[in-house]
Amino acid sequence: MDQWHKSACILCACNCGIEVLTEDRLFKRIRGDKDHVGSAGYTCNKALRLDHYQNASDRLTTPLRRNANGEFEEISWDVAITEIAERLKAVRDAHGGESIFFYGGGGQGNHLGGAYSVALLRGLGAWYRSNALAQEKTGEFWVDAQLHRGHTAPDFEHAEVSVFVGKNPWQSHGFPRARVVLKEIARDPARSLIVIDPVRTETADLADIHLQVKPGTDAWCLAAVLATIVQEDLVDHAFLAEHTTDSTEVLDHLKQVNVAEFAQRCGVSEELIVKTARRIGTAGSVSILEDLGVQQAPHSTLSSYLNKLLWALTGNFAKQGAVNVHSWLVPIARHDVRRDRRTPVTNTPMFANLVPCNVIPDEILTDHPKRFRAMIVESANPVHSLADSPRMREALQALDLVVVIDVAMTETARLADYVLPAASQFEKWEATFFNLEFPRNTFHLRPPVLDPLPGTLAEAEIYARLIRELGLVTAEDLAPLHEAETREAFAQAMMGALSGKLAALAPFVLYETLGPKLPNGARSAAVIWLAAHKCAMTYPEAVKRAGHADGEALFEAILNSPSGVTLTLDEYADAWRYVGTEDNRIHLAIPNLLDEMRTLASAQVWTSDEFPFVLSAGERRSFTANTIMRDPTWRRRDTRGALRISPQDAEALGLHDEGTALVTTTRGSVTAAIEINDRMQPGHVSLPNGLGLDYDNKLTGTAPNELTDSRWRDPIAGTPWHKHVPAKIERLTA
Ligand SMILES: Nc1nc2c(c(=O)[nH]1)N[C@H]1C(S)=C(S)[C@@H](COP(=O)(O)OP(=O)(O)OC[C@H]3O[C@@H](n4cnc5c(=O)[nH]c(N)nc54)[C@H](O)[C@@H]3O)O[C@H]1N2
Ligand SMILES: Nc1nc2c(c(=O)[nH]1)N[C@H]1C(S)=C(S)[C@@H](COP(=O)(O)OP(=O)(O)OC[C@H]3O[C@@H](n4cnc5c(=O)[nH]c(N)nc54)[C@H](O)[C@@H]3O)O[C@H]1N2
Ligand code: SF4
Ligand SMILES: [Mo]
Repeated sequence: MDQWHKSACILCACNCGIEVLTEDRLFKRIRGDKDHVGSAGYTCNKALRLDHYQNASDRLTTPLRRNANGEFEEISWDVAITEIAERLKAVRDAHGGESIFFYGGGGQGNHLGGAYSVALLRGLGAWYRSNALAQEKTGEFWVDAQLHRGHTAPDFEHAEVSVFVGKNPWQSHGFPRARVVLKEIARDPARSLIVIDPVRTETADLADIHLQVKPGTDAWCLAAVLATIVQEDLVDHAFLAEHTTDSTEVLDHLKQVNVAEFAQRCGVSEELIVKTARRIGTAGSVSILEDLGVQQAPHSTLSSYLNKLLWALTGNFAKQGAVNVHSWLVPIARHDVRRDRRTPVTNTPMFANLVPCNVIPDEILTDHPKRFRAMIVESANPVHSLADSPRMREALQALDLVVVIDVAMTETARLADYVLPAASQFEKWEATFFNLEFPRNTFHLRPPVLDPLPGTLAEAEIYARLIRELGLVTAEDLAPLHEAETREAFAQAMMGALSGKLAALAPFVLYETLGPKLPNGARSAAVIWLAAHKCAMTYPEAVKRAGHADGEALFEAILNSPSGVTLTLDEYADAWRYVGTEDNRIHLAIPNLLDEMRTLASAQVWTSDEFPFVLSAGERRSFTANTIMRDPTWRRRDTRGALRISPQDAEALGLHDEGTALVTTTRGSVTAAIEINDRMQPGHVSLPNGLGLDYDNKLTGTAPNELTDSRWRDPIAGTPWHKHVPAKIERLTA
C-alpha cells in the first residue's frame, strides 16, 4: 500500500525535511515536509531524486572478505565480526591501539552511527581519526577558537548586508531555505548581497556587488576591504572597546595595507573595494559565510581570519541579522586551544582533534614505527575525496588491515580487506549533528522509512558486535544499568557509570541498556539520551525556553517529533554566553596570521608557464552531491560532468562545446568533456565535484582528485587547495 513517510534529505548539511511516498521499496514521490522545524517544506531539485541513492544497483547486501587471490568473497556477519575483531586485536597488540586510524563516521545525512564508533575506538585505545571537516573547515575552527572559542551562525534571513566568500549557496545551500532567502534579499532594495567569487555564479547573478577576484587572491581582496573600513574609520569603536581585546594592534596592521596595490593584485577595481567597504561599514547588520572557494585555496586560514574581522571590526555580533555563536547538541566542530595534539609521524598539529586530510598518506607511507597500520572507514570515500587519489590508493594498500563500512561498492571499498554492508539512511533511525543555528537551534531524529535491505545492519549494531566480540565490557559492568526500572533510576545508574571505566564506552553502554527499551526499534537513538542531558545541563534556560523542562523531556521530545524539535531558543544577547574566552571578549589579534598578512605585499603566484591555468577541482553544481549519488542517471543536467572554460580560452585553444580536452597537472592527466561557459574568467577552469565514479562498470566524468597533489595545502591547517590546482589544458578532439 502507498504510504507517506517523514524523513530528511541526505545530500547536504541542511538536511531539509521531506515526505516520501513509497511503493514497495521504491520512492515513488518526494515532497518537502511543511511541518519540518528547519526547512518548513523547502527542498531543492536534488531531494526529489533520492530514489537513485536508496535503490542503487551497487548496494552492498553481504559482508565481503578479500581472499588470497585478491578477490572478494561473501562471508557471514558472524565470520566477519570474529575475524575483524581478531585482526584489530592483533594490530593493537603488536603496535598499540594508536596505530588504528579511523576515517569518516558520517556524511551529509548520517551521524548517528559514527557516535558509536567512538566507543569502539576508545575501547581499542585508538585516538587518531579524521573526516572531511579536516579538508575544509579546520582552519576556520582554529580561527574561531582563537577569537571566541565558539562556532558562528550567520542570519541571512534578517541581515541588511549578506556576504558570501567562495560560496555559491544557490547550488550548495549551507543555510536553511537558501534559494528563497537569496531571492528575498535580491528583491529588497534596502538589503544588499555581496559575492566574492572568481566565477559569475548563480548567486553572483543575484548580487548587488560581485567582486570577481582572480582565483586564489581572496586574502588580498579581504585585506583591502578591511583596510578601507579602517582607513575610512568605519569601525565600531564602542563595540571594540567594550567587547574585544588587541584592537589597536589589528587596526595598526590594517592601516598599513596599500589598498590600491592589493586591489590590483586581486583583479578588482579599487572603486568596487571601497564601495564594498562602505556598504559593510555602514550597515545595520551584516552576516558573512565563507566556504570552499577560500577554505580550499591558498592563504585559506588567513582568509578565514580576515572574513571574521569583517564582522568583528564592524560590531556585527550578538544581534539580529548579524553573526552569532550558537549552542550545540554534539560539538562536531570545536577546537580546544588548550590542547596541542599532533599526528604521530609528521608531528602536524591536529585542529578539532582531526588528522589533516592531506597528511594522512604521510602517516602511512613511511617506515616510522608509529605509522598507522590499520584503518576503519565508515560513511566516506577517501580514495575518491582526498587529495591525490593515486597516493591514497597506495597508502591503503600499504596497511595491514582496511575495513570499510558503506552502503555501496565504492572506490575505497574496492581496496578494503573487509567490506561491511550498512543499512541505508532511510532504513534505520538516523540524524546529523549539523545543528548550527542561532537563536533557534534545531535537531531532527528520523525514523526509518523502510526495513533494512536483507543482509545489512545499522552502524550502531556493527560497532556493538565488534565491541562485544572484543569483550571490552562485561555483563557485570552493565548489570546495574539493566536493573534500573525507571528512566530516573537509569539516569542515576548511568551517572555512576560515567565516572568509572565505562565512561569511554558510554555510547555502547547506552545502546546495550537503554537502547532495547526505546520504542519502535529506536535502539540506536540511545546515544542521544546523553547528548540531550548534556545539552539541558549546558544551556538550561535556552532549553526551557524551547519548551523542554529538562534533559529527559528534551530526549522524549526528540524521540516523538518526526519533523524535528527546537533544541534551544535564545535571545540575541545570549550569543555572548557562548563566547568561551575567560574575559568573555573576542580576542582580535592572531599574531602569526597578522604576520602572514604582511607577507602578502610580495606577490605570489602558483601557476607557471607549464601549468598556466587555475583549475578548481570539485565545483558544486545543480546535480552533484559528493559521492552519495553513484548512479549517473540521477543527473538531469551536465550529464558528462564537463570542464567549464571561458569563451576566450576556448577560442585560443581551439576547443568547442561537446569536444574533449586533456587536463594535466603535476599529479596526472585526465580527459574531460568541454563546456564553454561565459561565467568563467580567462585563466580559470572548473570541474564538478563527485564525478568519475565507477557505477555498473562504467565511469562518468572525471574524478577530481586524480589531479590534485597532497603537498598543496594550507601551511597552518593542512587543508587542501582543491580550488587552486595549476593545470595545463590541451585540445583532444574538436
Ligand atoms: N549541489 C551540491 N551541493 C552541495 C554539495 C554537493 O556536492 N553538491 N556538497 C556540500 C558540501 S560537502 C560542501 S562542503 C558545500 C560546499 O559549498 P561551496 O563552497 O559553495 O561549493 P564549491 O562549488 O565547491 O565552491 C564554492 C565557490 O568557490 C568558488 N571559488 C573557486 N576558487 C575561488 C577562489 O579562489 N576564491 C573565491 N572567493 N572563490 C573561489 C567557486 O567558483 C564556487 O562558486 O556544499 C554542500 N552542498
Ligand atoms: N577535489 C575535491 N575533493 C573534495 C572536495 C572538492 O571540492 N574537491 N570536497 C571535499 C568535501 S567538502 C567533502 S565534504 C568531501 C566528501 O567526501 P567524503 O567525506 O568521502 O564523503 P561522501 O562523498 O559524501 O561519501 C559518503 C559515503 O558514505 C556512503 N554512505 C551513504 N549513506 C551511508 C550510510 O547510511 N552508511 C554508511 N556506512 N555509508 C553511507 C556513500 O556510499 C559514500 O561512499 O569531499 C572532499 N573532496
Ligand atoms: S540537497 Fe537540497 S533538499 Fe537536500 S538537504 Fe540540501 S538543500 Fe535540502
Ligand atoms: Mo564538505
